Amino acid sequence: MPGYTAGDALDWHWVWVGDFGHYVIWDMGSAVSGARVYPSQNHGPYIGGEFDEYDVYASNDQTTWVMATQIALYYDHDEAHMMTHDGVKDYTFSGPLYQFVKIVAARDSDYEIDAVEVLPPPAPAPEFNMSLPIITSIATVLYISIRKRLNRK
Ligand SMILES: [Ca+2]
Ligand SMILES: [Ca+2]
Repeated sequence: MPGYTAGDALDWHWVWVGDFGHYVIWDMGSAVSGARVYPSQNHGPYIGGEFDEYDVYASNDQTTWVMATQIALYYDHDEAHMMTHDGVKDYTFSGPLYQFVKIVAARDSDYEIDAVEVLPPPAPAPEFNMSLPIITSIATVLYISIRKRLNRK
């Protein structure tokens, strides 16, 4: 991203645009299924404010753009005490793969973004552990049989 290298890596340097409709395009290197965006909130309000100043689009030809869907927001601290790099937002392209990501100042006139990365694959779903229910059932049966024996005495 010549001229906007501040947006290439998570390093406390951010790209900034100064008016509605202004944008920066990231080349992800190959077609990907989504993007992880690291906004830099330099002041509050955060949720609905500095976190949400922009819209994210995807394209393969940089002519036709489709809007990406935000699927997650992660942040540290409580909403009233956030710091500059406390948040990250995940976006999906809802199936198709795209190489270019365009982030447009849409909801506020300026945004600050430290980095855009390829959306990591979802974590595998945890396998249901059968041992705990079985142990609980055995313990319950033992408890009931001990109570019955004690009651007989
Ligand atoms: Ca801003
Ligand atoms: Ca950066």
